[in-house]
Amino acid sequence: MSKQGTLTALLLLCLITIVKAEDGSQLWLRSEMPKDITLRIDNTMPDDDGYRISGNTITARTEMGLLYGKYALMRGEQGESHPFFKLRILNHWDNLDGSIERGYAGNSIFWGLNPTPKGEGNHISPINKALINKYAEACASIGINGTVLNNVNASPQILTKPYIDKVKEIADILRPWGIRVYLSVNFGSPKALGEVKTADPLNPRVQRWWKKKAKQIYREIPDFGGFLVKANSEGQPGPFDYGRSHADGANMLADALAPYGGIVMWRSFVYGAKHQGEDRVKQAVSEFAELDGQFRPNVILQSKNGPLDFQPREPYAPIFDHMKQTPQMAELQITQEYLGQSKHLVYLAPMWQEFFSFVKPERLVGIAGVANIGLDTNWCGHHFSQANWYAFGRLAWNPTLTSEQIAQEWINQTLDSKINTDSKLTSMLMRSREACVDYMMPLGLHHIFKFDHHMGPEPDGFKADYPIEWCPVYYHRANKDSIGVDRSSTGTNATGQYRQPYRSIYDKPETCPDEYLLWFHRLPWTYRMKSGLTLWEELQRHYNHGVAEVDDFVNIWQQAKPYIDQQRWKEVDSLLRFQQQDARLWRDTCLKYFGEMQHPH
Ligand code: GCV
Repeated sequence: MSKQGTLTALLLLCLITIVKAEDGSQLWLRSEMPKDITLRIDNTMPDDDGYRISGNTITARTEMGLLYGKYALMRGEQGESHPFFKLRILNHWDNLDGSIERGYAGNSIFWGLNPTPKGEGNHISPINKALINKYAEACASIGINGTVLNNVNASPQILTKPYIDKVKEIADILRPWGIRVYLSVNFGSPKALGEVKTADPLNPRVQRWWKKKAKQIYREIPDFGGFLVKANSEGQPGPFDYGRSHADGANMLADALAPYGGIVMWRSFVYGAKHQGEDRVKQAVSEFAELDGQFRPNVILQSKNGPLDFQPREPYAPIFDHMKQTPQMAELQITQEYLGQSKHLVYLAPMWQEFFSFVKPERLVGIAGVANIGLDTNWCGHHFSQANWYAFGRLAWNPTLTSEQIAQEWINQTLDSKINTDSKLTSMLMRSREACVDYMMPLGLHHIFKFDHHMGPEPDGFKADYPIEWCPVYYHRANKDSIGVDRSSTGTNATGQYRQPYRSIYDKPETCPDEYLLWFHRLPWTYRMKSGLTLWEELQRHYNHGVAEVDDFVNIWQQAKPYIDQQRWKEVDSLLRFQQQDARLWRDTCLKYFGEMQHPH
């Protein structure tokens, strides 16, 4: 080991020990460190932050590799490991007033406003250094190396000096943990801040404004990661406002960041703008496919795993098949907006692995996870929602890990090891996502949630003054004879956007897997399923099965009682009982509605 390597390693160990002083008891981080660790820097190892563990010796090429190796050793790993994705990024949908869009674990750990003493306005709340340090350690322990600090529905204020100063403070805390900061930016910022009359990306004044802004940011934060942008989507400004394309908009920002090595993550989550009226699930491909090849090299297209919006189950988003020359990232949602929020126990790793079975990780340069973290003492609202934060990081490091292995790791590190000797908790986690699909929206049903907050069922939802794409009836189209949306080649032809063999498989009800049936097809209630049951009978079977699964989760948790502190046990127990009631509500509401639909008075 070189002299420099020895010094670095010593410094790192000190850092780890000091930071450990903060309370992490609610997280998977163990407080005890293995004794007599030897750290070695080896410049011949591959040029990334990987590590090699042999006994209690950790070898890595970089300091970060040593740090990652330390947590791996604590998980009991041996052997060599390297990060799969270069970009392993959390997306916080945190607003500057401290609220979090689709956040279910309290307010933001980064932002907030405090009233001034004389009540004449608000100050930006001071940073809670200890808390952000603990967050950083938790992220680093699972390999997360970037974080977007604010909501994609971005306030232009984030680019003003007081906020850039705060971002610098946060970046300084996160840096030793290998985490770079990124910001969501509002495309209309130069205009909204009143500094230029337009935000047209081809206007030289606008271009200069962004260049100056990038310079200002990099002066404070030399390793700043870049921008995340939601443009011309759900009311956000964008290049269309000036008759320009997504490529014009993204490239203008990319040019401003390029001298410093920054990137632009441009989202493909768009609907209701250029292709208004088209089947919503088709609109990303319609807007972006023709632009492939027109983006600067430092632009990455970031797309949600499914073509709609983080539903309990969606087919993969076909945009991933279309962009051949543009680097792509997948956006996964850790916060359970449509999966019972922080009130239902739903372990998401199986859902993400399902996505990776269609979109090979090799085709992506990174993954982003919409965070579920807030000020709640247990960080995520539900103790078991932490497992989703954990699983996101572990899959970002190694997408070939099994969901089961990740679940077991998380349980072992977070709870008493005796609690899972019969693997019942692992089985509960592994079954929980399918249970959720069953009691909410089986057989390819989607988006039949209550308006706006997306918690609970509203299959009859319709509001004339809302865009039709927000109304549940648009997504199931049930009447007395049939249910589902015809997205086959005889309908909206969404199937035509898929690569083969999926295009053909999804196009015919006989070959379409049951789990996507009503997503792609409109079928009579009497349609004979592969099981031999009618569609209506099969739908009832799934809803009942989902409810029975949650009943079993309540029993499994009952058996775990002797092995866990009373407070945590009770909190989880009461949430599971809520979930039990909610699963029944979903089943009863949907079956009543669809049942009556078939027998109109
Ligand atoms: C941040 C859905 C959510 C919105 C979210 C949006 C997006 O529409 O309900 O809260 O906005 O997706 O991902 O941009």
